[in-house]
Amino acid sequence: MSTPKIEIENFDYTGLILKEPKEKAVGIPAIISSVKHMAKYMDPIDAFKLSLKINQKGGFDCPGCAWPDPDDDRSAIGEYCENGIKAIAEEATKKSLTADYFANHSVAEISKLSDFEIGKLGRLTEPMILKNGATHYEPIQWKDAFSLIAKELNALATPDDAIFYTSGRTSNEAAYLYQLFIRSFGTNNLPDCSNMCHESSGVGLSETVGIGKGSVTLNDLYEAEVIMVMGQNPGTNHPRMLGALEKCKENGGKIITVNPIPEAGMVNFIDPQSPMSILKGGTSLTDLYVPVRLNGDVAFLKAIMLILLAKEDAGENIFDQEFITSYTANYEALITDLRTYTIQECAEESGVDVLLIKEAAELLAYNQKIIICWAMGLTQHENGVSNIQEIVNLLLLRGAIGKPGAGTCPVRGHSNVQGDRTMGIWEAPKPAFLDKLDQVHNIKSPREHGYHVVSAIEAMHAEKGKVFFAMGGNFLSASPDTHFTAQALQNCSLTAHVSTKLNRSHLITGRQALILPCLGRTDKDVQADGEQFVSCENSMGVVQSSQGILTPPSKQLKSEVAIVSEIANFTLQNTNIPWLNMAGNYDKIRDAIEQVIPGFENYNERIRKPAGFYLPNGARERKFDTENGKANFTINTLPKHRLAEGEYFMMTIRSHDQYNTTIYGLDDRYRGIYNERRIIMMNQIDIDARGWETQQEVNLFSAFNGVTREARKFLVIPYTIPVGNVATYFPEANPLIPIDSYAAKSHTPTSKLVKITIKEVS
Ligand SMILES: Nc1nc2c(c(=O)[nH]1)N[C@H]1C(S)=C(S)[C@@H](COP(=O)(O)OP(=O)(O)OC[C@H]3O[C@@H](n4cnc5c(=O)[nH]c(N)nc54)[C@H](O)[C@@H]3O)O[C@H]1N2
Ligand SMILES: Nc1nc2c(c(=O)[nH]1)N[C@H]1C(S)=C(S)[C@@H](COP(=O)(O)OP(=O)(O)OC[C@H]3O[C@@H](n4cnc5c(=O)[nH]c(N)nc54)[C@H](O)[C@@H]3O)O[C@H]1N2
Ligand SMILES: [Mo]
Repeated sequence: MSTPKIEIENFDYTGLILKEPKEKAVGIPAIISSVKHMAKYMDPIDAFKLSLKINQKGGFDCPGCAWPDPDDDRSAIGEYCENGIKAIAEEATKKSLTADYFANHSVAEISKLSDFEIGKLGRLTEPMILKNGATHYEPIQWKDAFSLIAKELNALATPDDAIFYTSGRTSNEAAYLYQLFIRSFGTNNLPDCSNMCHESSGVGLSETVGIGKGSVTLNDLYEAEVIMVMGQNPGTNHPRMLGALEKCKENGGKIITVNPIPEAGMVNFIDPQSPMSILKGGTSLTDLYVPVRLNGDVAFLKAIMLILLAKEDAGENIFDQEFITSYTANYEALITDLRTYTIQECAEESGVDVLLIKEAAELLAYNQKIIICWAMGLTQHENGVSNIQEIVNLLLLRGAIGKPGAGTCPVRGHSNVQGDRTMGIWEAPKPAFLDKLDQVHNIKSPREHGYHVVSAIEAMHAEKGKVFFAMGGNFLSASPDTHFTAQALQNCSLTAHVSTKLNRSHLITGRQALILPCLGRTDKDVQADGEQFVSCENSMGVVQSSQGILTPPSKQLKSEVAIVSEIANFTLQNTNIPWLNMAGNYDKIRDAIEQVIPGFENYNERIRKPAGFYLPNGARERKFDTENGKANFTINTLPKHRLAEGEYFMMTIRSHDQYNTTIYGLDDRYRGIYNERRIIMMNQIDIDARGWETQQEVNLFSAFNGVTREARKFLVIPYTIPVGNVATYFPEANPLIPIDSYAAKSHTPTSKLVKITIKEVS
């Protein structure tokens, strides 16, 4: 494998400072931190205007995460959180990145900056092109950019040589128009960030309960008697979820946290929106902390089910037999399979003490309203789909789905990643969706499935994918196997990115590259028929409007909708779809969505209601839309992991100061790690065994299917993490994640389980 010549990693240390990990999350320090952040990067008047509008009815949808907003009672000062503020400040920054900067700095020079420094360059302001063989980006007129894209697309031997990526901030309206264009052009090559994120949840849930989304609402969380939070760090990634967990506790609920590391937010939480909570010093959220070993979740869940089965055998009515008989299939097979394992063996594989598992099992046996929440700690594994299906098994046994206070809660990442999928951003669309799309728009969509993220990278690497177009995101840095992905992108004839901010994907490019700067969530969007709003779907299937209020950083920016419509107009001959007309008034796009996608009846009317509307959700009503019409128990094998001497399992996680590949700052405040991202967290026992000290400098290696990958220069720090497990930050450690290591069925890269070896730098 050849390594690209352009630098793709910045190797300089920034000066590690270690402190004790925090036990408390949010509270006053979080308010101070967010105010400082806004003050540093934003115009004060803009900051004030925005703070009143975040996640308000009639305001804009915070571009941070997909956590839902309360249906009625919203905080007067905005449903904000520290990390939402950082996401907004990052977008609404007063700094602009102009053509001058590109004229004065070559791509090679900009590549030397760290991701943190690149992010601080400011908002992109005009379309730019990197011509074949050029060293610098230069300005290009919009119409010339569109015509170049059209020319490249139409020169392809087949539409399947083009790849169209989507990140999850894209609105429903832009996503719908985008997929309509791509399918009119003739391909289903629609990889998206979901492929690297909750795809395992989508696949796991669809097969078992007939819908790839969670079943609970916010009110269910308030009402639950037990919430088990698995593989998730909400204190950093979904801070507003902590408020919901606190409400659950106030109502007498119990919380079990299953995580290899004790994450701050789950231990003690102070709600910044509640003066009482600040005075009382907060709530300890977790009642039972289960320090599972990396990928020990199937084992842990099986151990729980075996304990419940023993109680059932002993004549206690633990399983909801009435629910099981009326609504499920495959129960006997599950029980027969469970009996082939022992509690002891499962406990050992999970790395958790049997007594602790028994405590968790008691809570799950004697409470009726159970919710299980999860995120990347469960999905980004080879057995990511099994992880989710084992959760479903447990919930089904207890009849804990489709009733108040109970159900599945995959906590989504990007603010509209769920909506994008609803709009048809999917490489494997259902025939019924395509039939309707074809009928309404009088097109002929291709039926063959397209590339997901992993197969898209492989295709470009093999020079089969030739034009790469991205609607948002940072494909290079977010994808696994950074050097392999870099080569893949460099093989393309054109890479084009619709973006708000510069990122590394603009620096590792095809032979020609385009930067197409767009409006962000917080910007005013004025089209032919006047000011427009867009809509987004949150983690719980609520569709709401979102309208920016700030003057965009440059007159040259276009909305994502406008960009798509112009590309379609330039590219497609004989198209009967009124692209530009639809882009002039987003109501027209919503009218089309209403005709094609179930659940959007009277879209334009209902989206104007203050709190939006709920999409239909079969699992919520015990209507399981599976092939047999039942909720299905599944049989999942018990993973058995063995490490040889000197091997470790590595997870790649987010720090408190980043949004995926956007690095807001260099601190991970809750974990006590300051001013450095090139670190590796290890158990003190593992550090001692190697005879190392804190801050030992090391290089990391992963060997998989005969290829060895490396990532150099990391500093060892001791951390509370199971022996044999280590943690690094995403995206610094992405070069170690093998392109061919992904989840069965969902193809999600195994970002939470990479076998590595560690060598000291002498
Ligand atoms: N501020 C901020 N907010 C964000 C994001 C961000 O980067 N910054 N990203 C957004 C996106 S796209 C997403 S998908 C979400 C991500 O939200 P999270 O999934 O919370 O993010 P990660 O940092 O990947 O954390 C994974 C958690 O799973 C645990 N874990 C890892 N492996 C295992 C395992 O095998 N078993 C168990 N039980 N636990 C495990 C880790 O210790 C960690 O606590 O957040 C969204 N919100
Ligand atoms: N090792 C490892 N890798 C991972 C993960 C992990 O946990 N570990 N997590 C995975 C997950 S869960 C995800 S979701 C992916 C994320 O993958 P992506 O979604 O591709 O990455 P982001 O970093 O969120 O994208 C940031 C860029 O989006 C652009 N942007 C921001 N707002 C807008 C907007 O409104 N419109 C447009 N057009 N552009 C915008 C900006 O230019 C910014 O630089 O990464 C995955 N990669
Ligand atoms: Mo994600």
